[in-house]
Amino acid sequence: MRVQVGIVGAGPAGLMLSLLLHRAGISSVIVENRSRAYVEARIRAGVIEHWATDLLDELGVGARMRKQGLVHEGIEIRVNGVGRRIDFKQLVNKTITVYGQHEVVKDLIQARLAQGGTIEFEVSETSVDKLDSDQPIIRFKKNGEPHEITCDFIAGCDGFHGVCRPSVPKGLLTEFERVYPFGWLGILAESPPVNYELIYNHHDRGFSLYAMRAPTITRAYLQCDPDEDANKWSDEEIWAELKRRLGPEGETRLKTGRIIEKGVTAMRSFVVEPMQFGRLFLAGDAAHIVPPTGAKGMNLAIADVLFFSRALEAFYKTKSTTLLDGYTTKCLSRIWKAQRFSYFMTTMLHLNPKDGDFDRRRQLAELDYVTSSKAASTALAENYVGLPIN
Ligand code: RFL
Ligand code: PHB
Repeated sequence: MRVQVGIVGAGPAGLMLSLLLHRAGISSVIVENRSRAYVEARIRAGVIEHWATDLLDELGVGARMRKQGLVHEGIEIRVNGVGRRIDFKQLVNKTITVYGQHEVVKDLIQARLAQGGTIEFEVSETSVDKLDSDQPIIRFKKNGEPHEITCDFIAGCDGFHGVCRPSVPKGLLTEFERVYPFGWLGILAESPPVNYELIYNHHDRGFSLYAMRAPTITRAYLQCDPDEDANKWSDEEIWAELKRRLGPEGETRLKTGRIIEKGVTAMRSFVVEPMQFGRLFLAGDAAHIVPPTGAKGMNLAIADVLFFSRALEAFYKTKSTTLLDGYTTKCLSRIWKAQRFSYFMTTMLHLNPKDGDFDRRRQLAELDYVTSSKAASTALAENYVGLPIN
C-alpha cells in the first residue's frame, strides 16, 4: 500500500491528524494495535481547552461535544476545607469544556470512517523502517498476515509506550524526565458531581480532585502511592477518603454511588528532543508526558498535530521544508510552557512525602497567593484555559 502519511496510533493525536490531513487533501492511513471498542472505552482526560473545542467544530466533529460537554467558567481550589474560586471568564474571558477523551475519540473515529478513511484496528508487530529515506515504511500484521505501507512521512502518534520513539537510532534523542513520588487513584462513579465546577483540593491527608463526566457521573481522584494497588481499596474506603479530604462539608455534599471503574496512574513529566528524525515525526504522548494536574496531555497532543498538519500542507503545496524542519522548535515552545504549568499545579497541590517543614509552609503560602492575588490567579487561568495557539 502507498499513502502520503502513515499514522501509528488511533488516540487523539493520530485521529485528529488524519482529519486535519483530509481537510488539506493529504491521504493517510492509521494503524492501531487495540480494537475500536477498546480505544472508545478508554477513560482518560476530561478537559478540553477553548481553542481545541473551536478546532473540533471547524473539523465538523464538535456537535456532540457542544450538546453533551459541560462548559466551565472556572475551577475551585480548596485548601484544608476552605475553597476559593478561580473565575476564568472574569479573569481571561475564556472557558474550558468538560467532555471525556473517549467521547472525543468516538467522534473522531466516526467522522474519519464516514469520510472513507482507513483505520486498521487490532494490528500487531508494528514496526517502522527506512526513516531517513524519503520513502519510510510501516510494517504490521493483521489477522496473522504481514502488511507494508510505504509513506512520504510517518507520524508517531503511538503514545508513551509505542514503537516509534524507540525506533530512532540510539544517541540522537535527549530525554528530560521527572518522576513524582505519588500517583492518582481514579474512579468513575454513578453519582452526581460534588460541585458544578472541578475542585482541586489540597489536604493534609493528600490531594484529591472532584471532576465529572456528566450531571450524573462523577470522576474523582485521590493522591496515593505511585505503585498503589487499586484493588486494595474497597468502594467504601474510597468514598470515605474522598469525603474526609473534602473537609467538614464532605459528609453532606458528597453523594456516593456505584463505582464503574477504578485504576491507579503514576505521575511523570517527560520530553524528548528533537521530536523528529528523518521522515518520522513524533506527536502527543509519544514525545511528551505531563502529570494530569494541569489537564494538558490531550490538548498538547492536538496542538502538535495541528502544527504537523500545517507543515505537511506547506510541503505538499510548495515543496518547502521550512515548517517541517521547524516542527520540533514550534512544538517545544508550547510543550515546555505546559510542562512548567503542570509541574507548578502538581507540586503546589500534592503532599510530597519528601518535603520538610519549610517546603510545607512555602506550599501553603503559594496556595494562598495564587487564590488571593489577581495577578497570580490570572496567570493560572490563562494557562488552564490554554495559551493562545498560532
Ligand atoms: P494515546 O491516547 O496514548 O494514543 C496512542 C495510541 O497508540 C496506540 N499504540 C499503537 N498502535 C499501533 N502499534 C503500536 N505499536 C502501538 N502502540 C501504541 C495505543 O493503543 C493508542 O491508541 O496518545 P495521544 O494520542 O498522544 O493522546 C494523549 C492523551 O491520551 C493523554 O495525553 C491524555 O489522556 C492525558 N490526560 C489528560 N489530558 C488532558 O488534556 N486533559 C485532562 O484532563 C487529562 N486528564 C490524562 C488525564 C491522562 C490520564 N491518564 C490515565 C494517564 C487524566 C488521567 C488519569
Ligand atoms: C478528568 O476529568 O479526568 C480530569 C480533569 C482535570 C484534570 C485531570 C483529569 O486536571
